[in-house]
Amino acid sequence: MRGLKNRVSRGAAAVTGAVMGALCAGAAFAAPNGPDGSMNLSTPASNKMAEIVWFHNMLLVIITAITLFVLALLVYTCWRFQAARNPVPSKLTHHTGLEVAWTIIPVLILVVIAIPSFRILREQLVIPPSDITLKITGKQWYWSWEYPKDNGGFAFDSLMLDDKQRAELISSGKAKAEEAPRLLAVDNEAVIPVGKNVRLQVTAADVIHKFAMPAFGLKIDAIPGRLNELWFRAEKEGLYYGQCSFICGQNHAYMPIAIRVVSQERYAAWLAESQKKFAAASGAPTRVAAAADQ
Ligand SMILES: [Cu+2]
Repeated sequence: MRGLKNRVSRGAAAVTGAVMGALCAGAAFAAPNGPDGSMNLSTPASNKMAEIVWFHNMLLVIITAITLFVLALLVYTCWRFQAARNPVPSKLTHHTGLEVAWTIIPVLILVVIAIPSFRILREQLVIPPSDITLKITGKQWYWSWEYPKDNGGFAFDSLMLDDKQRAELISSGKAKAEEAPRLLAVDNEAVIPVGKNVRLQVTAADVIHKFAMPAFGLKIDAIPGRLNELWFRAEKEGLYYGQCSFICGQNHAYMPIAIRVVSQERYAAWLAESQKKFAAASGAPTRVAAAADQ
């Protein structure tokens, strides 16, 4: 019996060790998430994403505790109620106190999870007064950005750079290699100012696409004939990448999204410069690069 006891406790220790090892490995790889990605969520760059990451981490603690508790119960049950230890089987079928407890406690855990969950959902859905409104249209296979009249009044297309264009960009010194990652770098980045509420109106012109920017906690369908709205406030300057997240056709993997977050002054300068660059008499988006045919 002692041998079995030792074996069971050794087995439990091995399983616990494996679970903790996996968790620690996750933590060890949780480096700041650049475009190359890592094992954890993107490093938050918006108020919303910070809350999503916090919620995710909180859930991870609860899930881990529940899993370890159930594992301990299983191990204990296998040992305590094995046939060898119970020559006369128990006739117990009900335990009211236990049944009430295993109903109430999970309900309380769900309530604890639901309160922050609904709060975060509500914050995402209720759009506050916004400083800037941008319209984004998903197309096969690139994104078009429209800056309204009170914010530049121009539109442009944002296409992925192919390998040759990337190499030219890097060798010209206009961008560092890590700033122009393969399959993510685009010809025309969208630029927004830091610390401002940005409202995005997302639609599509041909098939259903999906606008996704992990660092800002954004993901919304781009559907032809429908205008979906979402908002965010970028808290950190930098260059952020996202991708279309709905299989939308042959070049679905080649329509990245790039947003550069800059100071208010640099934003104003970019607006003035872009007004000239993208000026189009008809107001129609100007194609400044050929479609990236893969
Ligand atoms: Cu798409």
